[in-house]
Amino acid sequence: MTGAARIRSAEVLVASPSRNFVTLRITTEDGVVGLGDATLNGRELAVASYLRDHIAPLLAGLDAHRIEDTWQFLYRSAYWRRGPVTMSAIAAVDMALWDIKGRIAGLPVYQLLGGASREGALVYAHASGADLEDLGDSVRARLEEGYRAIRLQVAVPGMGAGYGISSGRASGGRYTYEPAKRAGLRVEEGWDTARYARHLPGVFEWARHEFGSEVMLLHDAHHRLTPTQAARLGRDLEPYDLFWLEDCTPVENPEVLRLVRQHTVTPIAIGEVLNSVWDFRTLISEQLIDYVRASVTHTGGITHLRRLLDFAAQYQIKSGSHGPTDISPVGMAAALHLDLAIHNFGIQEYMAHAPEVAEVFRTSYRYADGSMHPGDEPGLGVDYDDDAAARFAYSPAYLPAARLVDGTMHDW
Ligand code: GCO
Ligand code: MG
Repeated sequence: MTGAARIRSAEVLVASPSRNFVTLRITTEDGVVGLGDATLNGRELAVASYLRDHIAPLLAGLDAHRIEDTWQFLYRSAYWRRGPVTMSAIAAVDMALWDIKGRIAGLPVYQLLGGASREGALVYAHASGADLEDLGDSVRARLEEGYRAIRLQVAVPGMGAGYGISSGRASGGRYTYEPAKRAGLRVEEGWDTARYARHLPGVFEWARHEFGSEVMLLHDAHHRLTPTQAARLGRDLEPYDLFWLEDCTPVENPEVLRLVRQHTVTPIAIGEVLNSVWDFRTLISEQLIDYVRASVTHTGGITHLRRLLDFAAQYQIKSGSHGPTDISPVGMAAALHLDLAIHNFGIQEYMAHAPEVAEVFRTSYRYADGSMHPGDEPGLGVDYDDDAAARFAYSPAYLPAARLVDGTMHDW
């Protein structure tokens, strides 16, 4: 029987190799190190403080092997429950403890979760454009890289760049889209839902004509529609066979999805801003969604996301983990281990990080032919380089807000 692995220290590491990341490093008395991702885009230091000031002092002396018990302790003893800051902090501890357990066992985390259910995790890439020509170049670049599933976002004529549009021409080189801006504190984007909803079906009609029926196409509406607008858009998109329509309405009121469901069979993905199984209760038990967008990083870690996805599995609802660049390589590795192990895996979002990120985080996950594998290193398979991190100091960056043409503040 394995003895206890007492926790010696928990350090919070904040670094900014091209963008900000918060990483938790837990070290046992035997010197085994585990890493957890605690990055909450635009609000990074709130989680760093929660971990440094409130969680790290509680961890010293605990047995790192007791993952479930530690999760329940941190969740219940805080008294004030849920929310992105708390659940990201707990997630980081959870990931680090799974990492430690894997390193001690000499096994990759997916083996501890029950072993591989598939050879690799299907991933979707991003493509976007200022117009259809630009979008076409972006899609062709992703197809050349071997992706079989691609998210399409395009600027609406007369409305500026808008959500999800890469600033550079996206053909050739790494695809980049980073919504959090260092430009200033209050960045705003203009928005007109009616224009957008009129424009989008034609974009997908064009895409099917241009790229055929085989490629899986996705789209993110980013919380901006009313229930009736969403129902209608889902219906208008049906001929183009989307893999999913994401975040069609704001998520605070899940019951509105009932109306959307009554009018369209376009698959619905929701949940990147939710962070617990309780937030998904109505969405899952009433089968109002097809894919859970929650991430390991913001949803209480591997332990809690697995619980949520096991619940979803009873309703034929699949995973579709959030994976833009604000999920650190540690969070991405944790997601991939879970993707490989669970039965109801759907798809994984993937956007490669900037080259500087690889100087700080050494990863063992790999991409080939539209799929990813977490690798077979013990634990999560990610190492952190403090010297490299010291070259990239934290620098505040904030997500934008959206404003309607008449000046009204809207959901971004
Ligand atoms: C996605 C998301 C992201 C978010 C980002 C905010 O589907 O990938 O919507 O692009 O906007 O995570 O920090
Ligand atoms: Mg999204």
